[in-house]
Amino acid sequence: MKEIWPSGCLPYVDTRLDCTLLRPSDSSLFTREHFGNNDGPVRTGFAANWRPEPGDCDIFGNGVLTRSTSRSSCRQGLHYTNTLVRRVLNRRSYDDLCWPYDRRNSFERDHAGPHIWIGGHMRSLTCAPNDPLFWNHHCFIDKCGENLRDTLPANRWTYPTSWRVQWSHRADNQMRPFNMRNRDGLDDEEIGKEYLYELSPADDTCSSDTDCSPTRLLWCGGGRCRATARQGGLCRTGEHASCYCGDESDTPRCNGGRCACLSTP
Ligand SMILES: [Cu+2]
Repeated sequence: MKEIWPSGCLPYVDTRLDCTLLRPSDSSLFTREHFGNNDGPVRTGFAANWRPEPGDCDIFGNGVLTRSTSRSSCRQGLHYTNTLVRRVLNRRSYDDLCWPYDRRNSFERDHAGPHIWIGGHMRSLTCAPNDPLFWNHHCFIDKCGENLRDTLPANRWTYPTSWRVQWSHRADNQMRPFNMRNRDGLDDEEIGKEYLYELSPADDTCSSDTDCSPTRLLWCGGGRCRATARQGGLCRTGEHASCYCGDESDTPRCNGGRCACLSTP
């Protein structure tokens, strides 16, 4: 991406913030101003009507990027929580983070949660990158790894050499489709990595909504940043700031447990 857009950077999506919602699928991420709808073919937002690539990723037969976000609460375990993030930060090395080198690995398993939560293309191992959220979610996984790395001496951040590592993931095998070896992924110079991660609003305290987000995607409740819910989403009556309105001139309200946007005449 940096080859095409040198000054560009990707934001990460920290689902701990959505976890604070009564129903995380109501998150303001899924609005026309941001990632678009999450209840079938994506028809709004910047990814509206994106065509899945390659053609055999049209797995829903509707010709467009598709989501079917689970309406479960955070308790169903599909979102990151402080406990899961702490589990990463408690690892003692890159090897420890990756062991065992298969799907029983917790770093891998925890990361599957948001894939399943968002659903649709995101649930497909081979087609998930069609959803732009794939990249923002994976940025967060990368950030968790980097935050651990920052606490460790360099000799604890080396690629596993164990023969138990699956063949295609072995250190010296090609990182397909790139002209690199898998182990190069840990080498900042080799991959031209020159970025740092911002502190997550989920790890910070706040005293106002704008402390959390300039775009109203988040609000400040009880000194902590939380996601806002879109129009029609569930909310706690009276917590008006927890509701999101795409139109800035509208007033967000939470009455009767639902978010609404009152237009000001
Ligand atoms: Cu993934």
